[in-house]
Amino acid sequence: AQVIHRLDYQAPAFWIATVDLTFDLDPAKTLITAKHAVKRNPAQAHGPLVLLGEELTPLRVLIDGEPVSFRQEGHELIIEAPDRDFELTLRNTCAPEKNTALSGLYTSGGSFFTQCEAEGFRRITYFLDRPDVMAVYTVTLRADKAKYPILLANGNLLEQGDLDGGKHFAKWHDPFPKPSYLFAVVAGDLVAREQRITTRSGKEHLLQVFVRRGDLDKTEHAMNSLIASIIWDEARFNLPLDLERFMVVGVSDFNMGAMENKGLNIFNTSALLASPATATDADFQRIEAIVAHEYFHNWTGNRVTCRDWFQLSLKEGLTVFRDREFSMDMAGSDSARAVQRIQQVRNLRAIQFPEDAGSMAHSVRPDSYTEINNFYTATVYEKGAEVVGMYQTLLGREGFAKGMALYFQRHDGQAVTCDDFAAAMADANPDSPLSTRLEQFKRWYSQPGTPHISARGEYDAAAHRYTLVLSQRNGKATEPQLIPVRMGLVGHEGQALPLQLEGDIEARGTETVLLLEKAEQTFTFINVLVDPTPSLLRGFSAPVLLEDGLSDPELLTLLRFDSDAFNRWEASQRLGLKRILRAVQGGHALQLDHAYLEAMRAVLRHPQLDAAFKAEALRLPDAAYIAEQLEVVDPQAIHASVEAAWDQLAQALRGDWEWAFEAHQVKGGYRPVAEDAGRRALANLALAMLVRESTRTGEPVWPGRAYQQVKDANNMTERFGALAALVNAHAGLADAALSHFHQQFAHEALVVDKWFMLQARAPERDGKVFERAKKLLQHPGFTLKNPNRARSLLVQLCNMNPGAFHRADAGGYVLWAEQVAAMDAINPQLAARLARAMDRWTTLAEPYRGAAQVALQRLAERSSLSNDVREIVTKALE
Ligand code: HT7
Ligand code: ZN
Repeated sequence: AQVIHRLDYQAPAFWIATVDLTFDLDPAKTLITAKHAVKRNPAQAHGPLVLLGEELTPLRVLIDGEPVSFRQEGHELIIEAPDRDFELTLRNTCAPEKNTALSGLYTSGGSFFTQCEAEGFRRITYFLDRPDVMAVYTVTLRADKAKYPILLANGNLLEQGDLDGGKHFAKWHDPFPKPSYLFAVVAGDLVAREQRITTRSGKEHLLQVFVRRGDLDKTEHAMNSLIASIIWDEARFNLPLDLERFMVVGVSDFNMGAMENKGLNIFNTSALLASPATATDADFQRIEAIVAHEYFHNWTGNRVTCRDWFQLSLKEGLTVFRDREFSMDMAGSDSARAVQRIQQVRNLRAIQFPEDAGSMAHSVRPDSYTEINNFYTATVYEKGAEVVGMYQTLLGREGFAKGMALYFQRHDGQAVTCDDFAAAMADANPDSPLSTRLEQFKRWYSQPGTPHISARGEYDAAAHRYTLVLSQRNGKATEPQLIPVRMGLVGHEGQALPLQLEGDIEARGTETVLLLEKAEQTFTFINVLVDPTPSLLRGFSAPVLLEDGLSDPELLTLLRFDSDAFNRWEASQRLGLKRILRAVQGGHALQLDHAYLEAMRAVLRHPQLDAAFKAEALRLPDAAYIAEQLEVVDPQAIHASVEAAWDQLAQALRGDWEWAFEAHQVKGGYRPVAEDAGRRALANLALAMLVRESTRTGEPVWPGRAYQQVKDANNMTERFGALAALVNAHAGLADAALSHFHQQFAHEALVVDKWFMLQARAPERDGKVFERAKKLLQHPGFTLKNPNRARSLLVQLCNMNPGAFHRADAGGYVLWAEQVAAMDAINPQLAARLARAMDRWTTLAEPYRGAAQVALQRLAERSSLSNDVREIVTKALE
């Protein structure tokens, strides 16, 4: 397979100004007729027109109405083209019902859908399928009217009507030039929730959410989220909805969360459908964020798009940043905002940090790829969003908004690069610290790896000086990065100390942003009257690993007093992490000490802290993040320590958990609002602890209550919380609860996904979780063809459950290799995600390391692997 390099970019040899497509839709063989207005790019050399196509049957090629000869070489269709503008007519067929890869035109549940990002359009028709070729599209859909009453494409509906033979048609026109990856069509028997809105400018718009019959009652939350997103983007960034009609469609077979096709967003049903009976608080929250994300792409991605796929983070990092800001604004209180940030960072550390240290490590703007689908990664999305967040930290909210305005002023309607975004930010803020350090800041785009920051402070009581030495190193990069360190100094009694750096005329208040730009830098604070505890990297102001050597008393001071809620949480995590690492590294059983347990009790009982914050602070660090602190990783030792810590927290705080459970019951009907969700999160955690402790002691009351809650709860958050408490504790009633739950929701695919997921993700005990997951592969409800179902079982087991996956008998690796190969024959993109379970195999202790290598080698030896999986496996073995 060919490796594509960023620096090899060349503008296309031809431009396509307009595209006119006609689809005669048939699941077995769809006929596509395309007419393109083509012109040579004068800047490029003469030569044939080379279009890309995959899995297509070409029927004919005409130039200005005359048949011309063409040849096919691999995925290329090579056409001798004249040295003038011309009209190209193409005819080809494709086979949607055979398309299990879910890229291009495919069928799902008897309807037609498309997925064109990144390179799916070439699986529909031959094209210059690259994001810098932007055209105006007109699309006619023809299909059987009874089977496919709804016919949708991007833009505005021009006309529709009946045709002979029970068929009908619809003609759509999208006035905005767009790259082919934003093209979409949908045809099927769907119903819509509709809402007309008037935006600030006084313009009227029609919003529609299309789903299968029977799912309409689960679309209200998505519609509300869409309306909130429209209002927010106008208010915060002055970015209006530019279309008369904005459509959203749900599909149950989909490779990712959703897709931002212009005016016709297509969603995985898991990212769209919610009712209190079937969706948890986390689902409601995720749907709001993804609906917003896709809507925000309308400007950041669609109006201004990427020149080439190496620039993917230009739209994805920026749009994740925007959906995060939206979610924080929607959450309301400062505490709820902090909880959002905590969840973002937890996710970054558990997924992106390992990625950045493993075999698939790449910079936010990668330098090369074989298969672009493998680069829709946590680094491009989440680390990319952190990079955008650092612009805002350096420029302030207003400065950032100015940068955004300049970016759109310069680039609306263009396909551009991350450099263009950086330049707009700096040029709009000429007096900012960014503009003089832009080249250094841009190392965040080019250098992979997580910088490690080390911090050492020294207090000179006589001189009232506090000296802070910060240094940075990054094992994957050579040049120091520009790292904004938001910080404060906290006194013993919790007072926020005034900050005056040597050279400052007066104090800067009690919080500042230090710019770490060299390998090592010293910051001297003067007029510091008491020995302070440094609170560094507040709000997680940069995506780094911080090693500040704080003692337990210092961490306890921050946990009690820090004015920054994020760093209070961070202190709780560090206290837990230290203890787990000590046990793992020392090779001994974990024993939590009195001071730690009392600190956790104080958090739980705290009269002012919000429930959602408490639930986050009482959660132990994720195994993946713990593993990142170690050079040699024994997954079973980590698992044993984490389980022991949970057991001891359950036992020592038993009375407090009982109080927490009772005190945080939410009365009244279900509302997916942050305050109620926080109470439910804490009550669920308390119930999990109580069931765990009761299962250990053999006492029946709490498992009985949980079982009752599985049966009686009036919402999925509480029902699933109780089910998870039983399953995760391996309680005697778990099996009965699982079958009751399955029976009740057998016809709700998204709920059955949760049922699989819970069993695959449960903490391992004596190999039972692994054995159960293996058995579930034979369950009649399991299939590799539906990505949600396949992910629920296999990705949860192999990528998210190290305690069950890494087995001394190598059973996990054998199953992984078999399933990656089986999945690869159906859906390479999905298989490549599963393949990434081995990204960090080189850090494993024996016998895991040797066995993992054998499994990887066996998989690599298969001749039939897709490019997608081959790239992952090859990089793992490099
Ligand atoms: N921009 C969208 C990416 C996407 C995608 C990429 C590869 C294969 C399938 C896909 N479906 C959606 C999603 C987003 O970031 O909004
Ligand atoms: Zn996106």
